[in-house]
Amino acid sequence: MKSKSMLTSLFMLAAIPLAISSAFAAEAAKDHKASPEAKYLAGAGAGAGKLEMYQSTDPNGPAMTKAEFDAGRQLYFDRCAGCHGVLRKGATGKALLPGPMQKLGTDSLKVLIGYGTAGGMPGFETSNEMTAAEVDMMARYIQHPAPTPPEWGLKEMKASWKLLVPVDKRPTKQMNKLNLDNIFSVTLRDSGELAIIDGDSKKIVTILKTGFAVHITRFSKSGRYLYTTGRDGLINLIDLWMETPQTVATIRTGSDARSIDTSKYKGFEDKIAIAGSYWPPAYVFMDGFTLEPKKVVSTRGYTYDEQEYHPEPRVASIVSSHIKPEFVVNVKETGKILLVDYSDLKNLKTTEIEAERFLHDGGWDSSKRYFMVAANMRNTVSVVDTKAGKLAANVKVGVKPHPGRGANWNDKKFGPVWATGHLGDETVAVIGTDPDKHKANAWKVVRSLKNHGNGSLFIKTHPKSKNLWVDAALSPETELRQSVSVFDLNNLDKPAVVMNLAKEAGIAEGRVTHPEYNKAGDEVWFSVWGPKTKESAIVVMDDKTRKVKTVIKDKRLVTPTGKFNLYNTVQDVY
Ligand code: DHE
Repeated sequence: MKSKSMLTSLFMLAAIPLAISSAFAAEAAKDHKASPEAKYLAGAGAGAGKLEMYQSTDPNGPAMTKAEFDAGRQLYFDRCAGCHGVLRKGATGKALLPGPMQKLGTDSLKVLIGYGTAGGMPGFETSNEMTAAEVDMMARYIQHPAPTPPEWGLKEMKASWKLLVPVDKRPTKQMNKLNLDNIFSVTLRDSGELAIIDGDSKKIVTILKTGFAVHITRFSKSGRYLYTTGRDGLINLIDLWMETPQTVATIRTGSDARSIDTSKYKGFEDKIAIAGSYWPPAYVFMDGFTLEPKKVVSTRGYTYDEQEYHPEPRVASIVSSHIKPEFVVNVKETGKILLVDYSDLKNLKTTEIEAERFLHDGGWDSSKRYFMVAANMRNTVSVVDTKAGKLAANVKVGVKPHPGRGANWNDKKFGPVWATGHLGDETVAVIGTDPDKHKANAWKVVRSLKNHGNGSLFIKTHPKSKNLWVDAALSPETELRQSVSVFDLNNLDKPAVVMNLAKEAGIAEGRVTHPEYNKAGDEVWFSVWGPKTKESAIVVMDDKTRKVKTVIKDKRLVTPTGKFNLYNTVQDVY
């Protein structure tokens, strides 16, 4: 067998790097360990792996039994599709088509999959993500044509739709005593559940079953309904007015999904829900009160720049405008931002904006006119002016920006700004957002702050706070991923104070992530995201004193990640 280093060079010469390139991930490949960032991009897998699909009988591919092929398919969807795409035609990672894979052959592929590549793909065997037998299976699997998961149109959606409690059977007033504005919906990622926590008492109100590896929560404008999507495309609609909040409708909108939101514009409050899917690449409008699907729109098409057809342009973040009856739909692989007018679904008007490829997550500026979205593999934040319906700017930032929804404040020197941390470096980019009164600073990086580590996922402040909190949850170093930086917004020339919140919570294994404020803006909540079988917690910090106020521990809090305060999420306060 050829030597490992020879094979790696051969692979690179063949120009088929298997995954994203990044200095950070390359580092990881060097020491043959999976970087947390590479694992994050590979994701938790989705529902597509579980669906019945065509099995290849390509005579040029190596032999596989049906059982092996099916297991390979599941493993591929769980570990590889996040980067290489469901169809293996390339997404953030490169294409893995049967021809070139057959040329490399099983032995070479086993080394590459097992040990990783300098291009940034983790070593799946060295990091114990796959056994030797699984690596062998995957090496053979990718030499066969990629099976295509089924399409999922209105008919399939309708068949999956369950209206558990019709509107006329629901309460006509709030039946519990919860201060709904201050509840937190907490993603319990690996148990496929969410916890509703009362922000005032810090008590768990209820735990509800959701989709697989549930991803985000959004709320209806009135604050009555909670929407969540699992990675498997299962959406839950939860009525917060019930004595104990309860799921009143569910639907499968696809087999791989990440985003959901609802109409916020005057006159349309709560009425229309929208969900975006990775597979099939599409978004769907639903009745906001029942989840009845109304209209599906495909995002397949041409990349904005090279105008090359892409079969799988995934829907990343979706946000709901406060100033127009519009959803902002961000299409990852084609780099297009769609402003979709929902006021007339029969005669749908969409403004298609050329932005940048690999759009991911983002949030509004403080005026809620501009939407700022990270094109993370292009080290860019794209800014769309939703009032004018135009791209305002593509701002070059650090390595792989990852803002969550970002953070807004009125900077003493530069006026209104919005900030993002980065996956691939230690900086926080602060961008001027006020072209009217601070034109010289608009859409420029006016400050670059130093975070305590790279691998930052989320950043947050609040209009009533003088603090900016930043995590480094995917840092390869334990101390750093368990810590957060807190900057003083009144003195940003001063270095951040760094504190290890996992230690404060008494948790040895776990990463600290996703700051989220309470409604009053005087507490900030962090997840201490432990392994599935070990303890996790939520740490509530007193924002003023920067001291721990409460640690919420409960054996039901399995792998808490995102937390969504109702008021701040509805009003887009961050
Ligand atoms: Fe997320 C938001 C996609 C992995 C926690 N994540 C988003 C959004 C997208 C996305 C498109 C924006 C949704 C919106 O605003 O409408 N996330 C992906 C992926 O494709 C990726 C990289 C791999 C995967 O297969 O899923 C991925 N995400 C993760 C995680 O591993 C995280 C850290 C833990 C978890 O719970 O799974 C994670 N993502 C989050 C959170 C948000 C999010 C908490 C919402 C942030 C907010 O404050 O709004």
